[in-house]
Amino acid sequence: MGLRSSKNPKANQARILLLGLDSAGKSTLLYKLKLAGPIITIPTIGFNVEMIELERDLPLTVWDVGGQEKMRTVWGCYCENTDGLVYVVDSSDRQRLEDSQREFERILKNEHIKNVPVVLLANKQDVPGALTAEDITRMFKVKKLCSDRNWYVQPCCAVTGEGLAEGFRQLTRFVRSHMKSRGDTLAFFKQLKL
Ligand SMILES: Nc1nc2c(ncn2[C@@H]2O[C@H](COP(=O)(O)OP(=O)(O)OP(=O)(O)O)[C@@H](O)[C@H]2O)c(=O)[nH]1
Ligand SMILES: [Mg+2]
Repeated sequence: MGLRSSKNPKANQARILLLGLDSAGKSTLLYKLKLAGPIITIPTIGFNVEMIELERDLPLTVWDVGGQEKMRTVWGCYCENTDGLVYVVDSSDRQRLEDSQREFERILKNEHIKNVPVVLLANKQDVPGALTAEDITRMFKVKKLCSDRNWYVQPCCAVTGEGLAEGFRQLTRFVRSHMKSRGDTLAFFKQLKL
């Protein structure tokens, strides 16, 4: 990815990739964060992109890519230049947890998002019988798969908005330190060349 200097207008922006199986609640949570009111979504064919400004010093450009089976094959095309990954899980959909875990494991192998911080959103906590964030952490093998990066698992409900701001604030903290350490590394190598 390109060097972001303070003269670069994109220096204080982060690109966030929002993934998860179809119906996990990605578009619902994106527009809940953006618009606050009640949201009615239709399945995303392609992607939605919105700017979310939770912290004024680091606005997030969030790419919400459709999660249907055909769309999952192109998730990798959206990984370049990504500063943070939010992976959304329908915690009440026990039948598809394995599918979701498999897709999570697969996308983490993409070289463009190596070391990029991850927040897993354990969504639909309002549904009776939904798995907890601890269950999701264990079943998704997050500790093992994300041992090379910062990660966090946040329980949430996209319909009410509960937990969303917390999850994205945590992500922003991770992304800030990731961008800083990457900038420090680039500056170090630049200095070596002089
Ligand atoms: N009960 C409940 N329903 C939710 C929640 N979040 C989303 N939904 C519902 O789940 C359905 C799918 O939500 P979407 O946001 O469209 O799902 P998506 O992940 O964007 O799906 P694709 O665009 O197909 O990838 C909608 O009917 C939402 O209202 C939640 O936290 N609780
Ligand atoms: Mg959608």
